[in-house]
Amino acid sequence: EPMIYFADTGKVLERPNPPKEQPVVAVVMGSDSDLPVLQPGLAILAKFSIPYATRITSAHRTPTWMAEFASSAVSNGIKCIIAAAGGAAHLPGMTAAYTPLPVIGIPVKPTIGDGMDSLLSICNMPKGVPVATVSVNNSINAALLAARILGAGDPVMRKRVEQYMADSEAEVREKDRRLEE
Ligand code: RP5
Repeated sequence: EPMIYFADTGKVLERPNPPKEQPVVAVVMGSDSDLPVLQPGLAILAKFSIPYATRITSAHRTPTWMAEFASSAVSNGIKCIIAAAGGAAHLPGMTAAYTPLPVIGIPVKPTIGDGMDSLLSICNMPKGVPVATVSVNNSINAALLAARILGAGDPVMRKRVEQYMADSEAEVREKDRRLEE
């Protein structure tokens, strides 16, 4: 399904490249209100042809379901989890507590404040339970980090990361060249 419909809010949002293959990245968010922040990251996963699954599950509102999701991620073929939450952002850390998989946390800017609370909630994990934390609302870097994690053991994925880096460099050089015109 190319679109995701939320019956409670009536919102319809685009899901880029709906996955048909077995998902290897799970993108989990605490609320449907986090989804707009995740869209650029989902576009990156699609660009890298990484099959992904999306899920709304909350550390606070659906704790049992969240635990079930995280505990079964390995047996469901997931290799890496991206978890986004805002405010008292416990979802990435609690996900990491239930799975041995790498977890990348995205702090979402809440309606109140600048997102520092989300950032610190996610990166300030106790020793032994790591969450790789990107900057506030930076779903692009979360997706790129997932591609690099997968690419560590997959030469095809690594090539895509290298191509992305080369394209980025070419883009900056082109912008610089235009400055002189
Ligand atoms: C967190 O609370 C969610 O991740 C979201 O960022 C924030 C607000 O959620 P809603 O009140 O918009 O559902 O759990």
